[in-house]
Amino acid sequence: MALWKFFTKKSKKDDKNECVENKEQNKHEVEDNKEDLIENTKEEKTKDIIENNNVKINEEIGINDEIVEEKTKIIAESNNIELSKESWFARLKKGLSKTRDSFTYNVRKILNFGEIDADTLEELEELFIQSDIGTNITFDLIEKIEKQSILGKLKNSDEVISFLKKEFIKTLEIETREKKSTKPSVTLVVGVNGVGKTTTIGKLAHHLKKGGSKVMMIAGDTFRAAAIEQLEIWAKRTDSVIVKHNEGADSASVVFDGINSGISKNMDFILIDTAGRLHNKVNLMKELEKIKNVIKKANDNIEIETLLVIDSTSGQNGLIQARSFKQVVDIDGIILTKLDGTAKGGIIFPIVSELKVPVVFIGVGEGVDDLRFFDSEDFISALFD
Ligand SMILES: Nc1nc2c(ncn2[C@@H]2O[C@H](COP(=O)(O)OP(=O)(O)OP(=O)(O)O)[C@@H](O)[C@H]2O)c(=O)[nH]1
Ligand SMILES: [Mg+2]
Repeated sequence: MALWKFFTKKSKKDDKNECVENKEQNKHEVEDNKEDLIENTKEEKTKDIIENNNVKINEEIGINDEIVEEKTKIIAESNNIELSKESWFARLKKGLSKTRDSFTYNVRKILNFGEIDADTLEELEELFIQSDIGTNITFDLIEKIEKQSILGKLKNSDEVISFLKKEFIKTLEIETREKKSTKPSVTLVVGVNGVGKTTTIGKLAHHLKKGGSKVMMIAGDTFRAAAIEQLEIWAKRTDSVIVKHNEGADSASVVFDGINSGISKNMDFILIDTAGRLHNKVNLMKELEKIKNVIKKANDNIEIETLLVIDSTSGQNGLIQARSFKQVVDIDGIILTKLDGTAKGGIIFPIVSELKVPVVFIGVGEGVDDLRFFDSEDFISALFD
């Protein structure tokens, strides 16, 4: 079964429930600590009053909301509760704010002047191209908007926006390939250097471990000692098992050892980090082929899932990388990272549309929880609403 199937889609409702649960939990904690809280608050308030000397000392001691909030925070912290845990949707919105500000804001601005005429269409076309949506999708959208507006079906900005939302969702919805479930599930994480492969493996491991799975990481990037160390840090942080060789070792042989060890240790998931430095296509192809062959040699039944990591801040370059990798390796899914750091999140559309490979995860920050299963409706909603 595909790795991402283990990442249950979080609906906005689940998200809301989680926040409500958090709130409830905090309320209970506050309730339990109420007496202390009131006592401490009174004490503090009294001190404040005496110190500032600007309120009469014999005035009734009221409990001010800010102080209660502050105290609640301290109690929550000491009890390890995430008090103001933002919902995933809120974080997704925040992560996409740069793209939203540059794209959605301007779409609305262009459309705000009423009629959808030739000038409006030209401005929209320019904006789409600038936002890295790609010429094919742009021309197709502009043509559709023009036709629909002539037919009187798109009369104002709200109608155009809701039309765009539907079209974008359609573009992003690509069938994922169903793979047979194998134990261990083996995922090969590929991509050029610096895109976020190692960090993403850490985030994936964190999530899988939270779900109670046994996770192993294999340090297949043997080019630099630092790369191995970085993965080790993630293994420690997520309490995952790591298999590594020394710097400069043959990465296929690390993978071979790792897979054998993973099978004997009864691992649920094996995540393989690979080097991003193989600029030469022939070398890259040979290396990845070799890795796949040794996995099959260790156990012929294992289905390998290959996930390509793309840094969304690299804009058009991301698309070029995706094309190159697609030529040398069968990609099952794309992980788009650093969506929080770019105004060019539009690159997601041509990548999915051209490669016909689904985005399965997105990264919107450097924290362990900043990687989520990709849901096109949530994504578009975070971008437009
Ligand atoms: N803002 C942000 N930063 C990210 C995200 N994902 C990864 N990064 C950062 O990107 C940098 C590179 O990440 P790595 O995981 O080392 O990338 P890599 O692909 O393993 O790089 P090489 O091993 O050099 O090929 C690190 O500083 C990460 O913290 C993300 O979703 N958002
Ligand atoms: Mg790395």
